[in-house]
Amino acid sequence: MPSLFIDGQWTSGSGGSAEVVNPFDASVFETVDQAGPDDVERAVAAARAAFDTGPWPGTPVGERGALLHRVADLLQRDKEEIARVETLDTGKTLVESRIDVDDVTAVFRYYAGLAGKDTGRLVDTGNPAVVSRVVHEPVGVCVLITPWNYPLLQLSWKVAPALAAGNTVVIKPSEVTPLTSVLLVRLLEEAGAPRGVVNILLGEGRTVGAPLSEHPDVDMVSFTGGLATGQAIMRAAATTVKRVAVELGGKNPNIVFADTDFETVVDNALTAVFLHAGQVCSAGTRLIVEDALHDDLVAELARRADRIRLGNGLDKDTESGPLVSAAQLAKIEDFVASARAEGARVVAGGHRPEEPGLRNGFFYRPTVIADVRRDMRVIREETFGPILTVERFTSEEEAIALGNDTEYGLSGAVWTGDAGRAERVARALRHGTVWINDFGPYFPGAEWGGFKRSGNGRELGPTGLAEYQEHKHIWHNTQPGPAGWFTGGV
Ligand code: TXE
Repeated sequence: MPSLFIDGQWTSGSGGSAEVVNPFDASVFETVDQAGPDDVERAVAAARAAFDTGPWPGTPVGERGALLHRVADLLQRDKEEIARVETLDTGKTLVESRIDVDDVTAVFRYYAGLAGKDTGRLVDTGNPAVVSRVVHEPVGVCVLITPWNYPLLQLSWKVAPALAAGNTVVIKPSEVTPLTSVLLVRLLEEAGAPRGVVNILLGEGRTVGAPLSEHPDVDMVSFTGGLATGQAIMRAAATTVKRVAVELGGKNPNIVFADTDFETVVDNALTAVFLHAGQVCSAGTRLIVEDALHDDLVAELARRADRIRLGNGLDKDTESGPLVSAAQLAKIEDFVASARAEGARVVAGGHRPEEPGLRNGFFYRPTVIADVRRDMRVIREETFGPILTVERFTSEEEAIALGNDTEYGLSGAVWTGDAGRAERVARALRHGTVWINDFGPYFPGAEWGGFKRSGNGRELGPTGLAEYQEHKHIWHNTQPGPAGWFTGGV
């Protein structure tokens, strides 16, 4: 079946084909079509026409919500198949992929509900003759560019609010993991999305993402991915003053005070960083530990990290899968080499696994690195892999300073039994999400996004819908008459 969906038709496109690789063993398990320049033009034109002259932007919000509910039902109907494909494509465990499908379903249901409640507002002008209202209208044609770590989840955070708000979309998933995005578009089609409202183009960032970001008929680009790509998209969008929302990763502190239960800390520190082999924008990569706990914690983390079972994401005994690609593996090897060269101490992992069954895949052992300095590359840059670094502090002030000593600001956590201290640290951290005595949960009703170079918009929650809306003020003077300013000529 063709992989591109343009103007309500599945089509092969003119950009040739590309192989999709299973990161578990580097085998090719699917071939997909690629978009050419004319496909980019056709997809934007279809989305433009569907927005300018089609029924979708004017469809009552309740009906738009009903379509999103149907998609949620279909996601649950096809949950096992979607989860299996996500695991083959990304390498993550099937358990994680199933959780992703449930989370995606919840996001569709959340925006289905919010669509019906989003009414704009009346503003009291103090003049009974004037009705002043702020109404919410869709932005227009939205390009949604997504990464490879949570292909389906990241797409749902964009496509569900974009459609709820009445926009039309062109989706550009990562070339590394395109398959579940195609499956989602099939479900949107089955749920009854009108022609041209949803389009999907597969292909590389350079050949498909970049022309979409520059296109004069596109009103908005929403992007999740790496910092350098986000900066390129912002520059490209500047020419036509498009709205841009970017989520660009993190270097997330996980701060632990010594009054926290030891087993709770160990267990959660490992989960925070090694889920999905650390390829999570909010991963707790920087563990920042109070002195008294430091040495015991490093020893125990190393012991437990060495026992994490790597394997095929489809096997139920597997605790962690491979990295997504050879390029990502090479990047991680380079980070560990640089940490060693700069004098850090690798206390667990630091190499590829030795098991023959894992040799062909993009595996790397969960790695714990101690004795780090703040100027090391491994501390400063987003690693996006199974690397946990451990820093130490003596005072609350120092913990906060370390937590904020990064150009990123996506997420962070503080662990302590002292509620007052927990609140002080949570408020002082310059990160978009802060967990107290937890790490990782997110929730469709609460905003997600970054401070500083982690990004400039919010996904999820009511603000995640507002990103895809224009807020228009309508001033209605019900008793018009002369204004009386220029009366000299009367
Ligand atoms: O992402 P890219 P890459 C980080 C992580 C990772 C690094 C690079 O540190 O190691 O980014 O990963 C499309 N115009 N994150 O290179 O390039 C591309 O096709 C328009 C953080 O794989 O940012 C894909 O669809 N689009 C992260 C998407 O951008 C372009 C998740 C993301 O790819 C483009 C993933 C261009 N010029 C990686 N170039 C997170 N924040 O969750 C590429 N793309």
